Amino acid sequence: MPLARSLSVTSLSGLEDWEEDFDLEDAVLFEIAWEVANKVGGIYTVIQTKARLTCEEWGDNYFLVGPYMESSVRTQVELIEPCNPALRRTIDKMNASGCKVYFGRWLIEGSPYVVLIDVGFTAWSLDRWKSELWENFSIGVPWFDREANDAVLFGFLTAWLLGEFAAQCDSPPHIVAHFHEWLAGLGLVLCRQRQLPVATIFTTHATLLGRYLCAGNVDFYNNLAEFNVDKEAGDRQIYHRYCLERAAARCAHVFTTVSKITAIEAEHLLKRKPDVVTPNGLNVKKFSAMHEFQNLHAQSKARIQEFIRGHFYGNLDFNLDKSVFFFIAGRYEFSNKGADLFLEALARLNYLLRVNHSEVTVIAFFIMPARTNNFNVETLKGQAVRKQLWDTAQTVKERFGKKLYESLLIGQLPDVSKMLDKEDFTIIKRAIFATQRQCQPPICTHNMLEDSSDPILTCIRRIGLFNSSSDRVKVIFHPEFLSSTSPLLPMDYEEFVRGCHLGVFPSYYEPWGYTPAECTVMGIPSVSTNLSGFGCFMEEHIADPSAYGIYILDRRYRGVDESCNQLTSFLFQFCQQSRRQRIIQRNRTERLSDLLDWRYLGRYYISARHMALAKAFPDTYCYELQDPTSGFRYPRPASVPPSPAHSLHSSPHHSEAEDDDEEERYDEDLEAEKDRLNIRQPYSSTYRLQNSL
Ligand code: G6P
Ligand code: 1S3
Repeated sequence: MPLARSLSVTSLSGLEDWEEDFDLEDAVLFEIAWEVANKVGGIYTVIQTKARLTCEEWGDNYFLVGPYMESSVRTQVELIEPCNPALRRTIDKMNASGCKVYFGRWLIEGSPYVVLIDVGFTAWSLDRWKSELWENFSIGVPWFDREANDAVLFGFLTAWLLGEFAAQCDSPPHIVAHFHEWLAGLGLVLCRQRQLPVATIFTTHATLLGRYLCAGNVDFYNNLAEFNVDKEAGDRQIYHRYCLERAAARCAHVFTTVSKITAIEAEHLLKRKPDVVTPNGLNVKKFSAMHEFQNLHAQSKARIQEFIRGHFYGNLDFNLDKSVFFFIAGRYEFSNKGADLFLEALARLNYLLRVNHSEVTVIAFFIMPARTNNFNVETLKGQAVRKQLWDTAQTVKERFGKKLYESLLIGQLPDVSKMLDKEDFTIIKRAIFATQRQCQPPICTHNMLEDSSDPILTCIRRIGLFNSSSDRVKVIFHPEFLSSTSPLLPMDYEEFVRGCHLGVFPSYYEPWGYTPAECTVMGIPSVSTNLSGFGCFMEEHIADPSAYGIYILDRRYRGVDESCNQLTSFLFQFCQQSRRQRIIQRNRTERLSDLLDWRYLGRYYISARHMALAKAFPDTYCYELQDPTSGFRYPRPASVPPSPAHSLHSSPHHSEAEDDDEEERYDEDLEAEKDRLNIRQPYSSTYRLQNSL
């Protein structure tokens, strides 16, 4: 009998130094998801950003498995011959039996291998597989649910792939198969039913019932234990999907979810407590110059300001230099993503800024895709007018320059009163007249197909935020994801985020929430909630999150009105910061990036895989989990007040130089602390995988 190899993880949430004296050379990892090389939502980001790190760990033994989508493959995947002989035989055999399976390299960081299965090509097997599903598991999938039909095809095909691969290996392999979300879950269930030699992991990124119940205005978190899950799923006609999801969660050797809050949800709705919480990370880009991200902020902000100049032409009666840009972005789930609360808080903020005679103007962007009929004329006209004014200024400047040049040539000081002549004034006046406008600057940049029933527009009509001159809060709804090729706001999402001042994500249902995490790594402060995975994670790891520009709204223990007041006060407080305070805060926010890097968070995935190996192959591996409670915590900035907003009031005698010294000392302390706790070490040096015998 082989020796049992012990995989010892000293702490799941801590950052103790783990050593490595074991490698996984004879193991193979398959990661299976509907969003492999197929962008649908957040899971794509997880898989895509994590690939580099997983490739570093598993090398040629790592394969992502997803659906074959021709349009994505054409732009993202290089099709090649399979490198692994057993996998080549597997794919050849499947293709000879009426399947269409492709192999390639996904052209993202890490260039992982991908196995892509054309589920449509095997649709002829659907009825047979659905009967099998009914006979063996009593799960009946209705014909009209296309997504569930795809899930059945994908599930049977991935189980076929894994079974065939195991059969084609020369010696008994150690296979780990990590399945994401219910759409991929059936493959896992079949692996277990067929008793394949596969260590299985199932990760849920959101539960089906959770998403449906929250969208229906249910008091979700206070009733988690009370729901009759079968009835609720049946009432919403998702019982079959729910059964697939629950079966995968229950059958997996290791069950994981992306946050503690979703772990509680899963325990009640899927009836299994996750074994490991696997938070989502990002690939953090480090600049060689420390404050490069601040420069990028200034550059992107200037581009947003240009757009604003066009959008508000004729009504540009506010000081752009004293304007701050807030934004919300994501899937258009009005209340789940907290757009309702944000709008209500903006109305209250508008009132507060007005009564306090604030000079600050807030521009709030809503970037949420809805059904539209392209950009509207008024919005496009705004940018055209701005361009025309720019061209006019250039023409007059040229004429002016020419006259100045002429007078310099003859050695005379120019006669300033003659530098602009009648023609120049005519050009200028014509340009100014062109900026006259009979209507308010538009709220929405596009023609909405469901204008009268659209939730954001309906709410704006009720609260009366119409971009009038007296409003200190202006709203712009851009119902389409951003793109650098847009004729209106030619910026991609990353550039846009960098140019804003605050991301506002007051979600009610958010298992993780990539949007505030992305803000953080770009050094942009954000608002999230204690109902979002990200918010809870930051609360756990940072002593004073708001000091770092991480505002966490309480939506768990407060009523809607109270939460709205809290959000209003966060926003109002933010508006009171000086430029310098905002810069300090951005520096602090950016310092948190290490915490969200896959180099740190990847270890939770490693831990899940090792746990699964030990459960599936107990004769070969054993796993020891010690004290999972201790964790890294960013200390409160020691020498400076909790929030930069308070520094003016609480430390009136502080000079800017003193503040800077304190901030610098704090920087050094924090960096030393990160080094001590090994937060930046790659995963390979964080494991102790020891031979126990
Ligand atoms: C960055 C730039 C500064 C600029 C500032 C504007 O920090 O490096 O040069 O003044 O952004 O900050 P604000 O918060 O006013 O957009
Ligand atoms: C889900 O995507 P969503 O936006 O529908 O999965 C994401 C990745 O784990 C997660 O960040 C998000 O909160 C979930 O909701």
